[in-house]
Amino acid sequence: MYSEVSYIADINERGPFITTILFSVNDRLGILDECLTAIKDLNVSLTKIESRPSRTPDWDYDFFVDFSAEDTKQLSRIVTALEKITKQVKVVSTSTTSATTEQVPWFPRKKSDLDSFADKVLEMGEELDSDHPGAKDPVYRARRSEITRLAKIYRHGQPIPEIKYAPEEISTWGTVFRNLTKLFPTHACREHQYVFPLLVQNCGYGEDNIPQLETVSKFLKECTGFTLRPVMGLLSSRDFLNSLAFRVFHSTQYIRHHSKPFYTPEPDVCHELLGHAPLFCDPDFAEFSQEIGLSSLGASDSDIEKLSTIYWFTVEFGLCRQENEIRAYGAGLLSSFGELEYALSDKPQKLSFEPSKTAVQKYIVTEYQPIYFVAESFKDAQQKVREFAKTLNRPFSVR
Ligand code: HBI
Ligand code: NLE
Ligand code: FE
Repeated sequence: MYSEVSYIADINERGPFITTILFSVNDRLGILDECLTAIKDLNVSLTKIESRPSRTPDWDYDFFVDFSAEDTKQLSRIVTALEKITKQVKVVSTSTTSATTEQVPWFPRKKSDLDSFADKVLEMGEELDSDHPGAKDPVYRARRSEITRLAKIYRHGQPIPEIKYAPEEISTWGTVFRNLTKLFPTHACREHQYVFPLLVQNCGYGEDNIPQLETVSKFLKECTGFTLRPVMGLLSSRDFLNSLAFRVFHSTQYIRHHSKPFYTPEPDVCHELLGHAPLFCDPDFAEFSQEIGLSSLGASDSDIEKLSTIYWFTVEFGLCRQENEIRAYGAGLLSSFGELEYALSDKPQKLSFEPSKTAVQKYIVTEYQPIYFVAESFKDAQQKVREFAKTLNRPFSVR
């Protein structure tokens, strides 16, 4: 259902257009030469020509030719000229020139295209920053490489490899799990609280067990069509957001360093499974996330920057109003028992979520946030982001 994205170029009246036309001729000596001469006489140069036998029973031939037409008038003159000497002429496609289309950054069209992101991680995958709590722990580093290597060679369609977590890893998870589940009833949004027991029942969530991504991915797929795919570490914002258009969420599989269970600046398996996974089970939230993803396909660098800031202050660090209280729905809060408590205290600043303002707010990625944005509801945030997305300029639309 979500596996392919098509895009439609807006065709302007004025060219130049890269045009492909098809004409069919009855096979006789010199006919192709006549057709090409007709085109040449109109001062149009071809960029490509292909032929194939027609599907008609009359030994006809089809020719496909590409050329660049200056405007729609020139295009119709070519069609008229060819109609006089051929059996039929069809304009197969016309698009704005490569000068315009080259400005559209590449984007994935189907889920398997996401394979090309596998080894394009920015940081914190195999190599750890020197201030990372695990940087000087060789055992931790070796374990991280082992897990990230599996993500690097993972390809679309394969089952996500099972990780046999060591007792120390399960104990770190246990600490995170215990502390968070104490806070959820008073700090997490209603949607998170509704889904969490289902994950305990169906996916092996518990203090003594780190659930496998594969199990959770299958469960999410049944709920909302979202699937997980393993990733080595941080992807570029563009790659990361683009995959949401396909309801694919990139998840790390390694765990944070045991010395700092309450907060890590990077995503880890606690963050993905305790923070993100529960909300991707919610249909409204899943749709909201996918819409951000769709807006990011082929977007300009500055629009990607805005969309990733919106993503940051919603999906990662969003707060929302529920029954006269403020609750957390951002995964970065729902996976950090340190920041979750802080976010709902009166220490940070809380502003209302307004995409045009939120999109340009600066933020830090390695400490508790000084500012959060409060949404009225997922539906309301979605409506506002949808309106905002319409103001971004892209020379095409996607569906
Ligand atoms: N990559 N693997 C991964 N996980 C994230 O949560 C993530 C990312 N890259 C960028 C990013 N998040 C955000 O900071 C936004 O810019 C999209
Ligand atoms: N700070 C979060 C945590 O400790 O779980 C992770 C945030 C990832 C963006
Ligand atoms: Fe995240």
